[in-house]
Amino acid sequence: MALQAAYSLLPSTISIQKEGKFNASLKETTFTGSSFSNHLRAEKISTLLTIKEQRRQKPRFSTGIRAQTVTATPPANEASPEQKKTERKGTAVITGASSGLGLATAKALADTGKWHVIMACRNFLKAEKAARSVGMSKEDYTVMHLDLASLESVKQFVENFRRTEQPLDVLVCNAAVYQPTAKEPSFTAEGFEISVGTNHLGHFLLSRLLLDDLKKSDYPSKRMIIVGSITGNTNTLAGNVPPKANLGDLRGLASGLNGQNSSMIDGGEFDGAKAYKDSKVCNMLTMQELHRRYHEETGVTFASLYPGCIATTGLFREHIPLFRLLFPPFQKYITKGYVSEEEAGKRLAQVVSDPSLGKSGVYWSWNNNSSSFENQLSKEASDAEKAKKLWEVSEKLVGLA
Ligand code: NDP
Ligand code: PMR
Repeated sequence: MALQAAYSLLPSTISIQKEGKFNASLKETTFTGSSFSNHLRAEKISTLLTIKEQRRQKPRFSTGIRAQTVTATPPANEASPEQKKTERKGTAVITGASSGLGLATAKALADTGKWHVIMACRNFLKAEKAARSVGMSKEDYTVMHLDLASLESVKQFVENFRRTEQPLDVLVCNAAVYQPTAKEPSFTAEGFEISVGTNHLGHFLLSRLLLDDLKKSDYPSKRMIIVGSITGNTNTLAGNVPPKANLGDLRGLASGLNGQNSSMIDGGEFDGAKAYKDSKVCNMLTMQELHRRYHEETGVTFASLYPGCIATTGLFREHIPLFRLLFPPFQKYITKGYVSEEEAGKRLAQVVSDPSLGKSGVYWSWNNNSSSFENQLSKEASDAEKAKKLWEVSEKLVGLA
């Protein structure tokens, strides 16, 4: 019944996809074993690091056994460099932390007592109220103004952040807009279609500028995370619900995405839902291109994720009321893809700080028992040529080239 109603919300062009696609989508929620092997890998690495560290310590006693005892509990004034590094709180910038996933992640990180969160938000008062409403303590967060729909605002944010002289240890590009019912495109301050302009171009500039700050961090694990989604991946059932993501040859983006030629990346007719899904493909391609260009040189971990279907967030605020009513039960009881904001926040917080999720270039997902695994991106969302082209065109649009 709910399914029927949800189907009825779709455009008449919808064709429900084949078995094969459904199986592919199950990958998102089925245990693949890779998270288990990740844990093993991480454990192995941390054991190796401990052994290496122990070897570095000067042996004080002639027997290996005694030396090991000393290493296990170093005197307070002889902490290892790693221990010294982790003494301070980490600083994480989260865009769009005034609601939904961003807020839940900020809260999850603050609750550990190990993170200070910079909530980078377009609505200062809303963010401040949101932080208080979830019980975050004053000393665990700072709200700073950032409007991703304005490149000037992005630059201003970076300047303001630098003025605080805080280190940057993790950047989370989370904010997004979704305009499924818009008949006409709307535009950012610089005149880009708003979904791609905000979700991709605003974050593209922000991440490029803040990469320098991340490089300077002495935190043991520096990370940059760009939130992706299942709906941008056409190797899943969700990604095959029309309109499907498709960047084509990027001709619309290359011609400015300003509505004069086209406001869609592929140069086609405006479609708000497609523009959002295209923007998520851009987010996932950008993460991989950052990984290819900068991971080795900087040691920064680049990652993306699909946190699950958080059907209750403000993302659907512009959808029709019937959709907002039926979408949560549809996801809870039919697709079983639903996750609460709290659970999704914990997942993203893992990508921020869990040592076992430290691998770079990965698109993380979780199965139904909430264990993480490295997921496969669709053909388009993992196309290295397209990622390079997207990078070059985006650089021009945001004024970096
Ligand atoms: P919300 O609408 O709750 O959160 C989006 C956040 O982005 C809000 O804080 C919003 O600010 C902010 N934002 C929007 N435009 C701008 C802008 N121009 N400048 C700065 N901030 C802006 O949605 P979600 O929490 O669901 O979305 C968070 C992320 O999760 C997105 O990247 C989305 O694509 C992704 N995602 C969501 C899924 C879901 O099922 N909900 C599934 C998969 C991925 P304000 O509060 O002022 O409106
Ligand atoms: Mg989907 C396993 C099946 C699955 C999952 C995990 C999602 C997630 N969706 C699934 C299936 C279906 N959806 C099916 C079979 C339909 C047809 C009835 C369907 C429809 C649908 C609509 C109309 N779904 C949607 C919409 C939206 O407007 C949402 C969207 O595309 O936002 C961009 C959406 C979503 N479905 C999801 C997720 C996670 C979303 C939203 C958010 C996102 O990608 O950020």
